[in-house]
Amino acid sequence: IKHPLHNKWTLWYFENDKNKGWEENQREITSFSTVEDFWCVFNHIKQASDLRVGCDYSLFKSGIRPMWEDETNKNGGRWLISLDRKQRSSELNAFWLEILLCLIGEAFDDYSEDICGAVVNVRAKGDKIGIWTVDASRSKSDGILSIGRKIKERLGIGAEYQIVYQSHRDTASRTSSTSKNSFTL
Ligand code: M7G
Repeated sequence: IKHPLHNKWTLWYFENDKNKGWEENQREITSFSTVEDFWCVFNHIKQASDLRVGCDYSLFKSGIRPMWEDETNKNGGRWLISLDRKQRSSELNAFWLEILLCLIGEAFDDYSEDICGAVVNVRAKGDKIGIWTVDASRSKSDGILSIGRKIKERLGIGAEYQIVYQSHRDTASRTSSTSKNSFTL
């Protein structure tokens, strides 16, 4: 018998086809709900560092689409880990795997319910990993900060390395290339 996960998860792949809209370029790849099926999927797909520039993977709880517009994401936000170009060959794959294990292993104690999913963006200007949570409002700061501290602990990153939390509403409405950061750790 396989080992069941607490949640069922869906893997999405984004490839930037300029002839199509952003949403259309998000493709649902597969879903799984056991430890064994997670590893089967993970071992079968390309590592993040081998994706073409402009592509993403997203892993979300099944039923939540990896976009701001989804009912579960629309009031939410993300913890953002920005990598520099050199880190594609060093940290990117290890960080992404660790984040996947945090998600499927429900590593965020009392706040695992607040997790929607995670995204890795492979970009020429520097790769990014985002951990999306359900509610970006100030009243939820205990949970947001607890999740952020756990991310840093699990990735083994210290005070010299900042991660920032941004609401999707701010990210979506940004006019400059920098959006407002609600929290920094
Ligand atoms: P990105 O791929 O998150 O990061 O956003 P990047 O700027 O490093 O490439 C690029 C663009 O994709 C955004 O400016 C939006 O036009 C679009 N986009 C990204 N996300 C996450 C969404 C989303 O959730 N919904 C919609 N409609 N567009 C999005």
